[in-house]
Amino acid sequence: MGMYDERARVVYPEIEQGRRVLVISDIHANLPYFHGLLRKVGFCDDDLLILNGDFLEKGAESLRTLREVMAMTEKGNVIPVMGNCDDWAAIFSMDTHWEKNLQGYLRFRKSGLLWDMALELDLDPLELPDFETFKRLLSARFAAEFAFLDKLPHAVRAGRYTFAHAAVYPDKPLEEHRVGELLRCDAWYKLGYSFDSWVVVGHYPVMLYCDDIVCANPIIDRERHIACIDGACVLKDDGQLNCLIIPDITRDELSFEAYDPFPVRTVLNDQAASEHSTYIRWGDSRVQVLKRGEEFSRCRHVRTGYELDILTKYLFSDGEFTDCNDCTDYVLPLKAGDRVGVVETCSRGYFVKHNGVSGWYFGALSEE
Ligand SMILES: [Mn+2]
Repeated sequence: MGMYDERARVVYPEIEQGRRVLVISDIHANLPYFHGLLRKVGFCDDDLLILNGDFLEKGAESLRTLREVMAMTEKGNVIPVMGNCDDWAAIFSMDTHWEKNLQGYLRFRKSGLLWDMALELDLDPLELPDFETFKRLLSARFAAEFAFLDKLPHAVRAGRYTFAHAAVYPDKPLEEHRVGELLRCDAWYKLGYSFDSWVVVGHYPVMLYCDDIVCANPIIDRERHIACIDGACVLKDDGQLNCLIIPDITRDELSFEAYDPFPVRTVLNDQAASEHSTYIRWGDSRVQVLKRGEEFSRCRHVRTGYELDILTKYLFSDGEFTDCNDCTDYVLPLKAGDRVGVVETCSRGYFVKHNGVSGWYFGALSEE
């Protein structure tokens, strides 16, 4: 795709001092999380909401999410930014060689914008007509949607803040970035850059920066002036959708709110944190099953040799190798009275979230 080599489109909105700015990224077509988060932060017409890319794909409702973002943008207090999952307007410049990629993608995901559009066209997404015909049908029916996506900015700068989906580089002016530089960089925060004013990015789930615990809260680095806000909504079972809250665009004050749907209960017993723990994540999840049990299986993480119990339902195998869903054996430090979100209920206890951190709790919980 040529678009990623092109010069980035940057917008510089005028934002009044003292107007609350909210930043959400990586909604990934998850409308219940999006609505839940907007309710939780009390989003209203006086706020300015910046959607920092990847509002589409992976989740269940891409087309509905897109139309909702379009309607909100029309109202004037939402600024959407393009993410690497929102670049579907480029499909019209793709040649037929791309047809196979598209079919593979639809078969793999069984969701996404083109999947939803095919269904609305009464087509079977797994049995699309030839690529040129499909593109003709799309452009006829969804002209407004593609025009909107085509015009999305790749970065926003206002006051003390710059917003881009994945990355910004300090060694060149923002306007001189290529689209691909802003939209595609995994683990950009690890590259160690620092800035005089704030850079806010999404794209890379923040818990992937952790080694031994799982924390979905935004990283707010006040020394390097970087905020990473992707809480892995849709991507991780215990993920959350984060909202960065900027009370005044000219000042360095920042806070956040997060939404996840887990039922909240009260901890009834104190519990100390485990002395050591690990976080096994996608891409590095190969395990050897030492003892398979019905509910839990004793496993050894192949790369590190670390042994832990993993929920047996988290294990999946292609016959030769076994991998596991993202998991941790971290035991959370908790005090009676703490409120936790319950992700899993098991015979030996609960897998819960406390202030954005996931881990085990082996005591009792309140009924409500
Ligand atoms: Mn992304």
